[in-house]
Amino acid sequence: MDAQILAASNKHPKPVDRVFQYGTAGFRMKATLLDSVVFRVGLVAALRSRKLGGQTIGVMITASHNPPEDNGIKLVDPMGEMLENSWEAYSTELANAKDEDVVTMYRSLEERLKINKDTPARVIYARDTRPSGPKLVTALTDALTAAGAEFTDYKLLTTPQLHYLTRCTNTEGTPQSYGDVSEKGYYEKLGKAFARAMKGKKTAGAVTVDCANGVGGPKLAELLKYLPKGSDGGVEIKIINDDVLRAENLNHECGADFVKTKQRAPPSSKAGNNERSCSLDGDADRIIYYFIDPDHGFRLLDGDRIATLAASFIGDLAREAGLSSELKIGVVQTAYANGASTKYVEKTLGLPVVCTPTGVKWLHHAATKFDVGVYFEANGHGTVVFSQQALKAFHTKEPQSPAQASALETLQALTDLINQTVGDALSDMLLVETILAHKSWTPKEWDLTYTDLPNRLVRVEVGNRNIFKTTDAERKLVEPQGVQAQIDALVAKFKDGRSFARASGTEDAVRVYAEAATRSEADDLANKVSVVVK
Ligand code: NG1
Ligand code: ZN
Repeated sequence: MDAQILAASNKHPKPVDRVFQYGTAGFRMKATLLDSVVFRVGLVAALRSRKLGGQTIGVMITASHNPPEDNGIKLVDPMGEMLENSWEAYSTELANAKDEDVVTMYRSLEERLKINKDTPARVIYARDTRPSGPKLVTALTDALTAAGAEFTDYKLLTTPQLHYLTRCTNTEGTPQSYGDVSEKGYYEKLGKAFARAMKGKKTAGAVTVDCANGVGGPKLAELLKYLPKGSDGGVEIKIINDDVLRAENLNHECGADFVKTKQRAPPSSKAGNNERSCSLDGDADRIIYYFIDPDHGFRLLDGDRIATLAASFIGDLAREAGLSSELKIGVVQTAYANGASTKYVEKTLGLPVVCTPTGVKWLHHAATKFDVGVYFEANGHGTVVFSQQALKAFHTKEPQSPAQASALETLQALTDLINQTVGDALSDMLLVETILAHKSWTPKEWDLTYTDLPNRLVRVEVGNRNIFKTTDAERKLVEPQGVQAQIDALVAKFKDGRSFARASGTEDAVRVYAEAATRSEADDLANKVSVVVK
């Protein structure tokens, strides 16, 4: 096998003088630089599967919200979770090995991790719509073949669909079965759960869905076929930005990241005043809602809003079902969550909030400590996870009244509707639509639940971002020494001021976030802190 790996590896040489790192979103960069990285990640996937006794590992080739010329790769663990932390480091090691050392390092990982060579290795993979995808898939399959792994190509999928399939594959035929092991199984599961959760209710008017000209477009069009129609209870969906043929349109002037960072609707949107709109990102794992308020203009309903909406709805259902004393419900956020949303969850909803470092793996992990853990990054990546105890309670509790029975049915439906593996824009959209239908809310009522504090996010180019070390869920700098004290002194001068700086995990820069009582003060604070870190 060594000779085979070496020969295959030689077809995918590493660019010299490049250092690669498995970051919060796997490896991500210009697609032209990725060939050797993808090959080596393929080797790691085979090792990981063997280490886990032949369980199936998922591989997703995508660069999410980044430009069309970028691409990336990440690994999915058997239950559909993000790759275990220590394996990020092994991936990084192998990605940076010299060409001639690849086989030795592969073997040394095998030895260090006590991996049995004879255990089967199984891998499934998919990609988004980027033109570089098929070529990178060749690098991946060259590695899988050389490493003697079995593999299945799911072609084009959203990232959350690949997570779903990974979990389904590993639980097939067990009591923990997560669904049929097929793309169709995904749509059927969501479609049925949505019909059960909606209970014949209808949302007012249509929702316009901007698909970022990415893989979410065709996949949403497919999902529509499985959703209840018209008077049976359902949702009217208008798809825009679903051009996947012209690659240059991907994430261009549209998509969740555009809307969140530019704080405006995509220019192609025709949605009128008070009409619900949402934007997915390029691989459909993030979603952002928004609408035009005739009095206040563009209004963003971001990940914090979705989290608070979900927490309030599920909290109410748990109370109605008589389960609120047995189940611990909580919300997990990062430091980027708007302070007003945190206050709303703690004070108005009366639920605990946990703050974790950036990166959904941290949020997901913290959310599993609750029976119902709602987690979202402000940028719209998140989901709700239910503990085994919660699932048991929803299915075994004897209802004492028709209202209790109804609440329990809705809770059961939500556990199928909400993707348990990872944030999923399509599933999250159906969740939001369900909640708005149940509450008979327009986006305006949703927007009125609390008022965001004005905030500013600034990207600061620095000489070396690695010198910035944080603590307290990235809210405080411990290094460079003295910088945090300067930030604290600045923050103290602003009413409702809060600010922090941290090195980005995905870009070569430091991000400064600031919020304060007014727009100009938030800008002022962000600028002053930027000067301090520069
Ligand atoms: P970095 O570059 O580490 O700030 C960004 C997002 C994260 C997360 C990752 C992965 C912000 C401020 N940061 O991380 O929330 O989504 O990308 O895509 O939005
Ligand atoms: Zn994404």
